[in-house]
Amino acid sequence: HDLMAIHPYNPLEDPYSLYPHSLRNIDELCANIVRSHRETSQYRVEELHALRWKLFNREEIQAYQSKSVDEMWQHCAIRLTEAVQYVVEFAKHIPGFRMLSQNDQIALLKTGSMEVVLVRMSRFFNTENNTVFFDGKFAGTEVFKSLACGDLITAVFDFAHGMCALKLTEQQIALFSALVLINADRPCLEDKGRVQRVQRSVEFGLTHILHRDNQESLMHKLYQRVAVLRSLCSLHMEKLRWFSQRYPLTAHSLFPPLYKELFA
Ligand code: MHQ
Repeated sequence: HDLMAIHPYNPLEDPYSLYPHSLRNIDELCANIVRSHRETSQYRVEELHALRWKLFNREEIQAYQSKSVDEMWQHCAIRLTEAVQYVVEFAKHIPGFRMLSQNDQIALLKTGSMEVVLVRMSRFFNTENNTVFFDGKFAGTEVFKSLACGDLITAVFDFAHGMCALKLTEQQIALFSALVLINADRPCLEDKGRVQRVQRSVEFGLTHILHRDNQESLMHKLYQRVAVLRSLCSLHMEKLRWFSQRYPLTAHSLFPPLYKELFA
């Protein structure tokens, strides 16, 4: 490998760098991120694969559809918050993350945790029938009808479909998730330089495994997905503001504290 050719940044010029200085360190960085992903991913791909034809039946779909708007929002906010909690665990074990200030850790999670949940959703997605593993079975968009935000649901399902088309390995998903989270361009960072150094090490790790897998062309496609993630999250925020205005009591008293802390 000619590492400098893969990535022009020279760590030796940066005395404070967390940048891996040898191939062994890069392998170690990747292994740590992959392990953290595996340990916080709720279900293994093989388990999800085995369950992929376990669909909600007509009565069950009917039951979701007859929930009130606020009831279904509360239900989804709880599911989403559970998924976010696993992402927080994942973040804590990304090398360098815990060396950031408390403020910067929170700032990164506030903007990035929802994005990582959406990246992870592709593992929970069955492209053959456009369903996602939710509440123990696979659910199509119709299950989410009573949320009254069909455009968000359609956009989220389209995104999952597009991610699946890339056919990423678990290792690639792990490194990409870390890169989505560790982003020095997020607002409200105290020590942007330090976040940038962690970001560069993760970028380097992703470049390394794509090179190893002979799939360097994926890098460009992954950066394109990042732009879509941004728009999905602002759509989620927009829907949340709409919901909170119409159902202030539910949003205030019945949403999980972590959901409010991150998104409100
Ligand atoms: C995760 C497991 C998981 C859990 C929850 C209106 C609102 C609050 C959200 C799943 C948008 C509705 C989410 C529940 C909908 C798009 C949300 C609600 C991977 C992701 C996954 C499957 C979430 C995917 C997005 C869902 C379905 O580890």
